[in-house]
Amino acid sequence: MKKVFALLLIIAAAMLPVFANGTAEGGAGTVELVLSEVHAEGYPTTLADYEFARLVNERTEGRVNITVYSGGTLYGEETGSIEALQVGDLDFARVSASPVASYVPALNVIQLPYLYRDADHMWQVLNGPIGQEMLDEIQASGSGLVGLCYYDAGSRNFYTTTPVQGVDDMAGLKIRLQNNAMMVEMVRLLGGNGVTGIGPNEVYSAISQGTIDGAENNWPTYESMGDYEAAPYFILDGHTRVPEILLASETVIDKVSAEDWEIIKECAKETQEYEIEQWNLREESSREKVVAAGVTVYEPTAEEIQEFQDLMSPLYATYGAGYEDMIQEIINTGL
Ligand code: BDP
Repeated sequence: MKKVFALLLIIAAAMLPVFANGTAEGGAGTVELVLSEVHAEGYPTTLADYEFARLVNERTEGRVNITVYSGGTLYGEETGSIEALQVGDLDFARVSASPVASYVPALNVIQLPYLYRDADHMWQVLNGPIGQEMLDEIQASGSGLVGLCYYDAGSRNFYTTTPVQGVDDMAGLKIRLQNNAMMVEMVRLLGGNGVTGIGPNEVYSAISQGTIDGAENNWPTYESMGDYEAAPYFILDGHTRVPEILLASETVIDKVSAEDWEIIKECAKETQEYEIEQWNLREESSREKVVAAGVTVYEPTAEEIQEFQDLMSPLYATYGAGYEDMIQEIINTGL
């Protein structure tokens, strides 16, 4: 009897690491993966990152564990995280589609200025065949990246240290932009000078130090990064709607089983709706917060917006070349 008990103990001890690792695969261990996020805790995309990590852990029954690093602690500039994904130094990054277009140029098509009438229009496109085609293009282009899903980031608007109430006021202004040549060209067409290489967490100090005269973003980033305190003039020109993208490094495919890779892709898609809900809440509360703090919001007239829009048509010719039919299809979506 004693012998049997001792034997059972030995077997139990041998099994221990298997259970401790939460894996049934002979103690091979949990696959530990890392996700980088530039936004702070509580920001809609950060909340979605955690939800993604939670779902993946639950559905893989602990075989895959994703640790989220928020606030740009790993990579403050999204270009840095994209390049880390490409060489397999990083597993996931939630980034804006804008810097990704430097590596996958086709992505510029879905972020051309004044492309979407509103958020609903954008979501009809992104959740339809064009959106999927563009996500697939990220991997197909040989970038070493995999596009998992899109998130909402509202519309982007200029904010400055001096009032801008129309295109003329943009003349000579140094505007911080994401790392994307099309966006630099956009500001040049408006008469300003685009400045890149400044991470979103550094915009506040760059404005405060006078290195730049302003930047452009959505309400939540403007509020969350504190930029509204340095550049209190916000013009609702809505020049772009740039979706966020949850990216994986292609090297993750070799780190997890085929089954778990499918689970990862499925979980990412499932978090989209959650992010949009969080987005809508935050867009409203951020706007209220900056307005209460005394920001001057200028709402351009339809004619003033038209002036911005007209100046951007060369971008359609340059960055939309070869995608004319797709652009037309996007414009017709929902009409
Ligand atoms: C924010 C995006 C973030 C970008 C940032 C930027 O959520 O991913 O990095 O803009 O302007 O809206 O760099």
